[in-house]
Amino acid sequence: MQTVFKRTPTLKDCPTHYCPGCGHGIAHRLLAEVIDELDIRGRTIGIAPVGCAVLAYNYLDVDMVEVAHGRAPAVATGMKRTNPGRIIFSYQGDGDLAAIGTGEIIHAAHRGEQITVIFINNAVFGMTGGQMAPTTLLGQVTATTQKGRSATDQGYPLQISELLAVLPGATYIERCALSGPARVRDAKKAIKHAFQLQLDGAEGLSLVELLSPCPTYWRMKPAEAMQWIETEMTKHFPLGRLKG
Ligand SMILES: Cc1ncc(C[n+]2csc(CCOP(=O)(O)OP(=O)(O)O)c2C)c(N)n1
Ligand code: SF4
Ligand SMILES: [Mg+2]
Repeated sequence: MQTVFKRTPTLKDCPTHYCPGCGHGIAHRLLAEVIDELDIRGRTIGIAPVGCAVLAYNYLDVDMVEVAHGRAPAVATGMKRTNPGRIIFSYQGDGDLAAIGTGEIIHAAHRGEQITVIFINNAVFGMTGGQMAPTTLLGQVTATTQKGRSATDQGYPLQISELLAVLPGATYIERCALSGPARVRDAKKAIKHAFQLQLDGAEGLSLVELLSPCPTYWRMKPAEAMQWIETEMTKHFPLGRLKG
């Protein structure tokens, strides 16, 4: 029998711990493919988050470190400055990057740190039980917004990519989605571009935001979650290149 599709070498052969339809697995595969296509496996160091992707190091066959929630851009800063020849990336959820670590990402971008950030926006704190995140949409029901998020009580969804794009130290910011084959192909191109910039020694921080399904805490079937990204999430988080 002829093999027509196989696992890219950087993606380890381990059983998934993600829920059916979760976007983290897609994001991991894209990262692994990009690392292999750029042939940078031996010189890449990743930072795993403390959300549902806490076990990212089980999936990706590159050196990885685990850091406290939100602190990844600070640790990445130290890693890149002491190892300028390495390719450093952080992988962070919206609770991680847009709530707990808002200060870290803003200052790392403002300083123009030469790191690549993969920002998984699934509009909830997934790992801890589906609580509201800064990126939760207005009206969205979560464990902590039982009547739906209200602007009066909980504020508006935070557009972190737009916020970072105004900083001179941010070189490249793009928002993509994991909501279908064409979108996934675009996301891979964006991730590859972000890594390529660091590989080429371009100054500044690059960030790719991925709108990513969490069917479990959106209380949807996987296909509905993909559709919800297209019809609802992209209204507030428009796709495309914001900078660079
Ligand atoms: C400093 C700190 N505060 C809180 C927690 C608890 N905690 C672990 S995962 C998580 C939420 C994760 O949400 P997100 O980053 O969006 O990742 P997701 O699970 O949605 O992919 C929280 C609050 C922690 N580990 N460290
Ligand atoms: S809770 Fe959501 S983010 Fe976490 S593994 Fe399940 S689908 Fe993915
Ligand atoms: Mg999240």
